[in-house]
Amino acid sequence: MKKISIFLSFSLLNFVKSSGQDLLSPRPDGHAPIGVMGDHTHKAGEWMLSYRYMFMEMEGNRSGTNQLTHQEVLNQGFMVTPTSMSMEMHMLGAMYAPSDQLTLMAMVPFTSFTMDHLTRMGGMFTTETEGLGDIRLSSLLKIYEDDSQSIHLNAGLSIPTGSITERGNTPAGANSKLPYPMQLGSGTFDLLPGITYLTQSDNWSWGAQLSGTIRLGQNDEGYTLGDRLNGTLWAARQWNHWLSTSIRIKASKWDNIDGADTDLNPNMIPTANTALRGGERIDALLGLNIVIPSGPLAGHRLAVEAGAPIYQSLNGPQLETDWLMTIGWQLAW
Ligand SMILES: [Cu+2]
Repeated sequence: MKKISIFLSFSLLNFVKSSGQDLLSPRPDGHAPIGVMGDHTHKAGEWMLSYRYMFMEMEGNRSGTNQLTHQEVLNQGFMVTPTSMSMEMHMLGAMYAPSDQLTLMAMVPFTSFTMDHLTRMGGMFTTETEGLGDIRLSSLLKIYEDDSQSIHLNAGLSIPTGSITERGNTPAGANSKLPYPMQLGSGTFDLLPGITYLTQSDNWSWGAQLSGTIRLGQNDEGYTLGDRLNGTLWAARQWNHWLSTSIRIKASKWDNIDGADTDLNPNMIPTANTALRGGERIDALLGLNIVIPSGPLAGHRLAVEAGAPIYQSLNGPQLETDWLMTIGWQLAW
């Protein structure tokens, strides 16, 4: 009798353990939509490498929820208005789990920004910057897990490896300091706290993540980027053992800049004005996750997610977001 009960509790333990592992299994929706960072943890001893390509297109200006013509921006007294901006990012990621409870993560971004402008005189010009962004180091700490749900805390630090002294040729002068959104980093150490909830049933999975960016101190150019708060909610359906699709809502809110870079003239162009940087936005996104089922690349994950804002209110004039996309590759072993 004692033997049986030991056997039973062992099997039960194994069952709980193995179904717990299933939550982050090779299921295609075992990872969140690729636009979500720090969404999953790993089992003790596991490694993962990832690559993401992210693209965001912004065109036209907005103040509050109202769209502004270029002329309306210039009529507010600025010499120049930005007309569009594209942001590209290549992000390399690595994850390692020293234990089932703790996963470590590092992310290294390479960014490039292009901004087009219109001057009062009717001239047009473009500025470009590119290079290493701010490297992020995170710990993901699992605080709850049962056979269908898990919760982990995200504790990250952003290291100011991205340049905040990027320069370019503008009508204001050759090789002049470029405005805030063209800089590659924050210039400050930033805390990245968060909490992530995951749950799944036979063919569906859901997740939610609340995360923030808290800037510490002031950077060498004399300013602090605004803090940021993100909340996201997604649902995914697995169609077979290698394909899932997802829908996601992401809400973000970010503050204006504190302090100022004295090299920038806030009356020249809205992007140099620290009071015209904050805003809030809600994006709706559709995604696809694939786990390659067989062949030499079996187990490699490919994913894409793209979407557009369904609401945005900006301290403007400020460029509005039109659409965004993330394509990714992941491999765990
Ligand atoms: Cu991973």
